[in-house]
Amino acid sequence: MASDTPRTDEPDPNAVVDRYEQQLDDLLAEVDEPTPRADDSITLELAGLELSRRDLMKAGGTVGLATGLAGCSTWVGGGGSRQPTSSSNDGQTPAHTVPPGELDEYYGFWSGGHSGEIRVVGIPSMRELMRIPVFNTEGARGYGHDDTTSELLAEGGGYSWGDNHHPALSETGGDYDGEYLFVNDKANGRIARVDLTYFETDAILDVPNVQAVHGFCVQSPDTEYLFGNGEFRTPLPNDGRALDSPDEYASLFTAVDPESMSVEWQVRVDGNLDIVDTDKDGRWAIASAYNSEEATDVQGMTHDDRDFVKAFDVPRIQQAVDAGNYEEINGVPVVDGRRDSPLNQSDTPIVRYIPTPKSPHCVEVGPNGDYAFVAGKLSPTVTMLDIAALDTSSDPDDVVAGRPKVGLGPLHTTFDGNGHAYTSLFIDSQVAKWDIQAAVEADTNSTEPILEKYDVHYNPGHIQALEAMTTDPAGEWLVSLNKLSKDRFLDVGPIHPDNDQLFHIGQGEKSMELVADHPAYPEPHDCVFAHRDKLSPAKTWDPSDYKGDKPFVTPADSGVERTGERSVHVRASAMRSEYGIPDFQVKEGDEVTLTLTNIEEVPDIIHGAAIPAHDINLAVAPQDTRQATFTADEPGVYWVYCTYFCSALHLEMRSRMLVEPRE
Ligand code: K7E
Ligand code: CUA
Repeated sequence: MASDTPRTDEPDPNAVVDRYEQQLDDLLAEVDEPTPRADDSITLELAGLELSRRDLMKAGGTVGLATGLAGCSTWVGGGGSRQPTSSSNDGQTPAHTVPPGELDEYYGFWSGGHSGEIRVVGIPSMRELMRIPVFNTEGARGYGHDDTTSELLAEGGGYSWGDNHHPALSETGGDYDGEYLFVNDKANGRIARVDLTYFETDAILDVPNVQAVHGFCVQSPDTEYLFGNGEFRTPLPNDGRALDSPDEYASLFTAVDPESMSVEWQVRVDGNLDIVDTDKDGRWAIASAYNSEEATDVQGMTHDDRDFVKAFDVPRIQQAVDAGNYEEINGVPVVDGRRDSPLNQSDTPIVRYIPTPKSPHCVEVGPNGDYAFVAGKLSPTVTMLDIAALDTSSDPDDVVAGRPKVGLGPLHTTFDGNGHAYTSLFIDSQVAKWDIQAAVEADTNSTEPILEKYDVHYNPGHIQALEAMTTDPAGEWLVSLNKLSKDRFLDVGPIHPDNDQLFHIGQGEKSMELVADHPAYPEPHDCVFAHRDKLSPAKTWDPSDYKGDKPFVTPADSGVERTGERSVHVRASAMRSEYGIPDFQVKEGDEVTLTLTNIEEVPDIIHGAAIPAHDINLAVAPQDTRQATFTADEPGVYWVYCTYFCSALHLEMRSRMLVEPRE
């Protein structure tokens, strides 16, 4: 973009800074009754404005609002010396450490952000137990190296990475059934499924017609659909038309069948879509949105005072699809859910547009399904929508059940099942605990419902309490997934880990206690927890569960078969501490298919197969078979070696590939 002549449409950096400052001033002005906290951080935040301004100036004036706001908190929180604003913990905090030889009580599934993986974390120890590659390739599990997983990644779009945001567990009857975990890839607009018998990704869907699937959830209570929100508006179809006509761009709400992992239908809306959650009855999916202006830059997207939460009436949309009331685009039935659509002109519109303070962030539906909690982000409030009222009205007077003032930068809300909500405050770097019923009874903008605030380090995004997304949350522990760790860990260079903080949340009104800081490789957004009794992972593979066309290779089956002029199939068993064939000979240029079965019946004895110079890496669990196809393109001797330390003779567990020159 280097140019001698200044671009005339370049925003004036000072004007941009002034605008952001004004927005922040407006926010702070709204905090006329400071919510209870033990320090003078409101004053500090005002002082922090100066730093925010300098940060913005330094960055050339075009950095985002959030960056500037985070700058405030940098200053406020500096030194990590802030104390909890409430020290009245009920003294009931149990140890979060799990002694050697004992097991955690809960599984936590963390999205891996731009690592593209899912991380399995034990709760309460916060120990990382395993990683499940999803949109990334991964050596330790041979994921993206064997034929099946390579094809999975190729057919799922062929991208080399993903940006995981929202892991969601399959539900039956409003509770986790332990079958599947689903997660979205914001970057490439994909949705993946992880089979929780094997803790392996088994399907990836590249969603058509959308860019950036951001909000994502499973439909409660029975996982009839998966719902994904297209965040970035684009022309529809995006084939070169309407390039610079943003008013013709579209965001789509997508419904996916969780069994076939195919798109059932999509709904086009006015504005965009951000985060989504469903009620507990299979009727409503409720999505936040922040760009009703349909703008393409930050000034435009934050221009208006209001945005519109969109409530999708799922059975009504299904009826419209069944009645053929859609346009097919790239093979998908797309239903028109814009305001002026004929489908929205009756008393029972397919999409309700509910005005909220501008640019809200998340929607989370509380455990009994009464309310959807819309965190204000640029408004210091959480808007509670009365889900039953959506049946007859979109009018805020009818559907807004409460709007407590929780603090600055509310992003996400979670629940303990004891009538409390917990909202993360990105700008304040706090978690606000509040009373749901009190918020219904209090006036709008009241701070009365706030029970407790607790500092986190720093700038939280999602927070999750145990099983908060079920109809019966377990409470007890809560994790605040903080974006910045700053001074909480040893320096590891300029890119810091995130900081996931574990809280015991007890039963009382003021009972939060911070018990652990936990560095997390960037950047988890969200996590979800399930009691260990709700999952039953396999200890070894069942060959009848193999995906694709794979044999079970015994030592007697091991050998080399020429399958064509330029192709061979090598079959080998693996057991401690030898492969079924000590060596095999192929010809230069042959396409080699190597099929390896681990015939061990003992859990935890993994065998691998790596072939130097051929990029081959199989990781084969007991009773599993993996296969890799490659070209032996250079004559020579190539050792095949086992990559998992499986026995005292592990290093000797080798075979040879002899590639003879072709005349
Ligand atoms: Cu708030 Cu993508 Cu869930 Cu991140 S989103 S924080
Ligand atoms: Cu088999 Cu090491």
